[in-house]
Amino acid sequence: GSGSVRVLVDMDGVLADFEGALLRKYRERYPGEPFIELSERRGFLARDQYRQISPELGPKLSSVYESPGFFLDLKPISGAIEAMKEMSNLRNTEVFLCTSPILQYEHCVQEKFLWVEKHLGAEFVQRLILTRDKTIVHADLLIDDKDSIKGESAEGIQGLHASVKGESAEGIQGLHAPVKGVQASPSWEHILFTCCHNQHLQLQPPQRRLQSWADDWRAILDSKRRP
Ligand code: T3P
Repeated sequence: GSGSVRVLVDMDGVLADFEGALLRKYRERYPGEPFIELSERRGFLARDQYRQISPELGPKLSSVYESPGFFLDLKPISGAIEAMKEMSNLRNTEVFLCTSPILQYEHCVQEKFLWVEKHLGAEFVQRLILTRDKTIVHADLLIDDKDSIKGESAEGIQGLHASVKGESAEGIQGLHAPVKGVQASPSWEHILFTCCHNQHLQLQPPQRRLQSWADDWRAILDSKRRP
């Protein structure tokens, strides 16, 4: 109705600390290998940056997030759980979680559902959307740490072919031209949630950021409400 706003909230990098767990578990599993401090991360896909150090680091890194328990064990990002509960209790506010499973989906998909139930409760499981293409989901806002959602995505069709052939699913990224979501002009405004890999990016106006959950997310929601 009038004044109502529908918000999509991403999981990895926004609600769940993917990058922190990835670095910690990678260093535990490969103690002798080089690693990238979070302050030195650049680009959405950690694997691409590791591969630039040395090609064999790509599959080593992806073995960490493809392991059972990785997605379930992710720690909530500071303030995220409280913000989600508060947001969903606001009048005229529809909150959904919108997340893309990795192409090696066996553990990831189930564990994302379990994570939501564990940290947010069963009500939020009813609001969980899993899709590889967020551009076809209709909403006013998408809060996401990925810097290239509307435009060129590093993930896509080519990766799917790779997984069918049994290669590590995310491994093909960067070897092919990027692909876009099918909806060229999505209904939502993308709010970039600040994460280690995107903090240095200069946004094109009028693109907006949410620096953290301590930042004023209520004002961003209010900016989408009709008077
Ligand atoms: P989300 O849509 O919740 O941000 O790519 C599929 C998911 O895994 C997606 O979840 C993002 C996350 N992911 C990363 O954050 N970094 C990576 O390097 C990879 C491969 C995946």
